Amino acid sequence: MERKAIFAPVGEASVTRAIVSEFLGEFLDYIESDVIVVGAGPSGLMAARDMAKSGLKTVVIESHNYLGGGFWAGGYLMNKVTFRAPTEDILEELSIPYKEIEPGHFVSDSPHACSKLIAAACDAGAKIINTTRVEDLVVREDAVCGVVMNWSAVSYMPKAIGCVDPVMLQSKLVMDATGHHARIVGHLERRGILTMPGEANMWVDRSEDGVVEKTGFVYPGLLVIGMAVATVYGLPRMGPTFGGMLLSGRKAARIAIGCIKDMEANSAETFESKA
Ligand code: 48H
Repeated sequence: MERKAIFAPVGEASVTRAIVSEFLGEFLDYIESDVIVVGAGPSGLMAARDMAKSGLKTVVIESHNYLGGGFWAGGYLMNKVTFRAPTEDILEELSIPYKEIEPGHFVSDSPHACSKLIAAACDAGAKIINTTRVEDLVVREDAVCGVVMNWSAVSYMPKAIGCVDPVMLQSKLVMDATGHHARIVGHLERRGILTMPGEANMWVDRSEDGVVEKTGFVYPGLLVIGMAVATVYGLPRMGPTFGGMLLSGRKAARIAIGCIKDMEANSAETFESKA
């Protein structure tokens, strides 16, 4: 009896060709972009979503295979995340279900909240490059204008065979959204350009306001956002409450959108004055 197939007839070569050609085509397109966000935790994803939604060409680079950073795990390996008002506006906007447990204090399932945020960033058009680690910055005329990156797997290879040179992506702006370690600002610190005091002890009430207030440029072309802000400015940590991360991402996106508009207006002016 003739076997009736359920799926369309597609061969092995077609599967490989689809993956390689799609990946490389998009990769080539994103070698130059408006903004590179390093780190796909809550702050980076929120910023990427808002920037992509406003039309900026946005790339997110994440060293892990999975996206979401500390947003999956909640606190104490219990998969719930909390938020303080006024973050419920963002939860509503992203259709993240939540429960008010006391006035101004909300709780959500972290897998649900995190997957909604990832989907929102992708739906808005942010391009994700995962399993890739940013290991340095491109700096020209005292301004950051790109990143140096390599497959994360290279850093796990034995030294004898792990000598693989990185590649570079260019962008108008870069965001350090790498969390507690502020890895990207760290590349300026190790060259003596600035010093980071490191995050201070836990103080929920103080920390999130401080992180949002200080979110912004730390060096020309480089913004610091999310938990990295606490490390760069010596602000207290806040534990597993995430409103500050989402509002920091949103603020960074607003700054980047304004800044790139100004850059475009200036270059149009220069072009007109030359014409
Ligand atoms: C590519 C990299 C690199 C690199 C790191 O830690 P995250 O979740 O960061 P935030 O700031 O969005 O959120 C912080 C929050 O999760 C948290 O830890 C809180 C609120 N803590 C409070 C407290 O008191 O403890 O995500 C950062 C992401 C991760 O996914 C890393 O893998 C990634 O950045 N990353 N990606 N190149 N060099 N370094």
